[in-house]
Amino acid sequence: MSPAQPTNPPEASAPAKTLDIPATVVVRDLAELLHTTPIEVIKELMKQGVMASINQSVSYDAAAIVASQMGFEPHLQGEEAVTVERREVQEDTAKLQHRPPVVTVMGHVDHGKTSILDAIRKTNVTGREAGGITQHIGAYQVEVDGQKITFVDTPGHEAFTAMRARGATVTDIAILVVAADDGVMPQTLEAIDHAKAAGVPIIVAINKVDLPDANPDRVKQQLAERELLIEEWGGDVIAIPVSAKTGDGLKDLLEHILLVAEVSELKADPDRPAEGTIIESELDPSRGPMATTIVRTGTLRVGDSVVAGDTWGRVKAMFGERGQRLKAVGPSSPAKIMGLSDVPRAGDILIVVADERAAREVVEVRERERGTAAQRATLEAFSSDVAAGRAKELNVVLKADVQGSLEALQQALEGLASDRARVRVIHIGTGKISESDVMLARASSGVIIGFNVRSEPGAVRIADAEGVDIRHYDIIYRLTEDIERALKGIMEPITEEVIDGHAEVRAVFKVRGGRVAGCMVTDGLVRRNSQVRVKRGDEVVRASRVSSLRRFQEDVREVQTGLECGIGIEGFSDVKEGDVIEAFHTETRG
Ligand SMILES: Nc1nc2c(ncn2[C@@H]2O[C@H](COP(=O)(O)OP(=O)(O)OP(=O)(O)O)[C@@H](O)[C@H]2O)c(=O)[nH]1
Ligand SMILES: [Mg+2]
Repeated sequence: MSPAQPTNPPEASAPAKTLDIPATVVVRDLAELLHTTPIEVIKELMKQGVMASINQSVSYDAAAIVASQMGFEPHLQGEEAVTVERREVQEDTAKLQHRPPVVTVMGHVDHGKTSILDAIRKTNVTGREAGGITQHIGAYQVEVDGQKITFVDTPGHEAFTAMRARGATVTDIAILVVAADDGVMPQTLEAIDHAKAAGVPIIVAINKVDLPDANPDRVKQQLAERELLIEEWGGDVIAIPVSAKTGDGLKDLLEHILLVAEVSELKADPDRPAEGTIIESELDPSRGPMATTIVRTGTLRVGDSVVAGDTWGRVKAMFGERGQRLKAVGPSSPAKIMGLSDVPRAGDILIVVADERAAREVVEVRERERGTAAQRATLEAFSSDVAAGRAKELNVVLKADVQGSLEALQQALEGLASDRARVRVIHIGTGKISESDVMLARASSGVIIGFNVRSEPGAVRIADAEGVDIRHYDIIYRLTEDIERALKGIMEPITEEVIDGHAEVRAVFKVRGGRVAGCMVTDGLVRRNSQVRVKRGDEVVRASRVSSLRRFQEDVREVQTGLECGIGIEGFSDVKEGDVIEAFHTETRG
C-alpha cells in the first residue's frame, strides 16, 4: 500500500531507499512492503520487544525500526498517500460536457417537500411506461423540454448536510419549500443556513398557494429578513408560487431549475472513469448489498471495480427506477448498483478503480484521512492552523438559550476579526445543540458554540465520533477571549490525560530479560501501547509504558475489565504483588 514501493530489496551497500509506511501496518503487509517474509518481520519486531502475530498491526514507530534494520529509510505515510485519491478528481477541461442538475428539496416539517417531489414525479418521470412499476431508488430524473433534471428523493437538510459531512457534493440546487399559509419557520431558517453553508443556489417554492389563507407576500417579506432577497424585490433569489395539490406552478419551477442550472454551468467528462455519491443503501436478502449512487462525473459501467466508502466490489448489475437493467450510467444520473461486498453509507464517495488491490489502497487512505480529520476540527486546531497561515475563517454554529443573546453574540463574534482570521457564523438558533448542528459544523469544518444551552445526547455522541468541537459557555467574555486567541493563532493546545483503566498485580513471573506481572483488570482496559503508572499504596513507584500484553501466551491488543493478563512494563522489573497498574494515554486537542 505504498506509492513509493521499492521493486528490489536494497543491497547493504546501496543508499537506503525511502519507504512510506502507514501510521499502523499489519505485519503481513509490512513484510510485503519490505519484500521479505512475515517471519523475518516478526523476528525483527521481537528484538524490539514487540510481540505481534502475522495478522496484527504494529505502530509506525515499530515498523520504522524494522524497516531501517532492513536497509530502508522509513517515512511516515501522509500527504502523498492522500493524493492517491485526490488525483482521480482532476478533470480534463477540454472533454467537459453539460450535465443535468441534481436537486434536493428542503424546508420545514409538513410544508410539502414530499408532496412536491411526488407531484413532479407523477407528471414528468422520463421513459414512463404504461403499467411500469416504479421502484424506489432514492433519486429520479424528469425531462423538461428535452432537458433532464435529477431529484434526490430523500428530502430535508439533515440528509443533505449528513452527506456533505462525508465529503459528498451531490446537490447542485436546493429547493426551499415554504408553505404559503404557514410562512418561514425554524426549520426553514435551518435549511437556508445549511444550503448557504454549502454554497448551493436556492430556489424558493412557495407551496400550498391553493389554500385560502395562503400569503406568498408575507413569505417573501420573511425571507428578505433572512437575507434571502427575492428577484422581484431586487435580489437574486427566485421564488415560485406552487401547489403540489393542484400542480400549479410546478412546470414553472422546473423551468427555473433549468435556468439556474444553465447559469451554474454544470459540466462533467462522461469519458472518464466514474465518480459518484452513494445516496442510499440497503441489504437485499437475495441480491446482497444494494446502493443507489448518483454519478457525478464519468460513466459507470457494469463490470467496473469500485470503492464506496469503506467497501468495494465489482458492479455486477445496475438498475434504473423502473427496475430496468442499465449497462452504463452517465453524469448526474442515478442507478442502483449490485456487487459491493458490504453496505456503504449515504454520502460515501464511489470511485472506479483499476482492480481490487487499488480498491484496498483507497479504503486505507480514506480510513486514515478520516482519522486525521477527526482530530482537526477543534478551536485549538484552528488556532494552530491560523498560526501556520493555513486558516483564515472560523466557521461557527452558534446556539443560545434566547434569541436576544444570539444576536448579541453573533455581533460580538463577527467583530472579533484579527488581522489573520475572522469568524463566519454559519448558523444561529435557540435551543439545545442538535445532531443537525453537529453535522453542519462537521460539513463546514467548523466548531459549535453553546451559550447557556446543553447538547442533545445524540449530538454529543456524533460530535465525539466525528471529531466536532462543542464548546459551552455561560459568560460572554470567556467566549470572546477564547475566540480572540484562536483568531490570533495563539491558543495553546490542551493536553489531556485520559485514564484507560487499572489492573491489580496478583502474581509476578520471571521471564527472560525481566518480569511479567500477572494481573486482573479491575476497571476500564489496558492497551498494548498504554502508558502506565505503577502504584504501591499511595505512592507511584514507576511511570513507564506497557512493553508486552498477553493472555494465555497470546499477544493481545487490549484487555478488558474482569480479565486476567500478563503485563510487561518497560524498564521495570521490580513490580510486586498488590501493586496497581494504572493505564493511561494523553490526548492533544489542537
Ligand atoms: N392544500 C395543499 N396541501 C398540501 C400541499 N402540499 C402538501 N400539502 C399537504 O401538506 C401536508 C404535508 O405534506 P408533505 O408533503 O408530507 O410535507 P413534508 O414537507 O414532506 O413533511 P415532512 O416530511 O413531515 O417534513 C400533507 O397533508 C399534504 O397533503 C399543497 O400544495 N396544497
Ligand atoms: Mg416528507
